[in-house]
Amino acid sequence: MLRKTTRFMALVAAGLAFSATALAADVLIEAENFNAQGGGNVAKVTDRPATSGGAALMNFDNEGHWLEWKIDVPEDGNYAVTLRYAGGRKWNVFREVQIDGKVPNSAFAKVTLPTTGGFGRAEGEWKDMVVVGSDGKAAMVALTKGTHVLRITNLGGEGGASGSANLDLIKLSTL
Ligand SMILES: [Ca+2]
Repeated sequence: MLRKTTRFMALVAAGLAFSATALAADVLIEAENFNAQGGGNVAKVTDRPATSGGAALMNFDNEGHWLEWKIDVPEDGNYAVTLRYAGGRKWNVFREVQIDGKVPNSAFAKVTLPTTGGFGRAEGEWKDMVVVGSDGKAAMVALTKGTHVLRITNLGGEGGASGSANLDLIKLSTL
């Protein structure tokens, strides 16, 4: 369901003392490993280049269509949320992000996904986009160690147009 990457910094002093400190743990959530959905039916695609885990989701098109993932947070902390997606519409499309049934803060109420130039048939069409607040900095979500539910809801596209964007990966990272 997810992979964890833990980075360690080792300090060796005078050849005698040694300490290792875990600095951060990223949580990688493969979109295709969702646990539930409503308001539509996504399709798993495995023919797109440069996808994490070799797969992504398409048909995440309609306003109101939501997907949920159970996530295992390794440690208490403030996490930034990065979405890896490919969007071929010429207009912005929007997503709401909830954790445990709530929008964590205003940055997650309406996340803008600009076009990436295509739906991921070319490697460069997949983009990693961190959710930012009105100050342009990464918006952080406070999470406790343990299991949580992350939900992404399609809010459609600009001017009521299609909200299509293919989703590959969600990353939680302590910065
Ligand atoms: Ca993936």
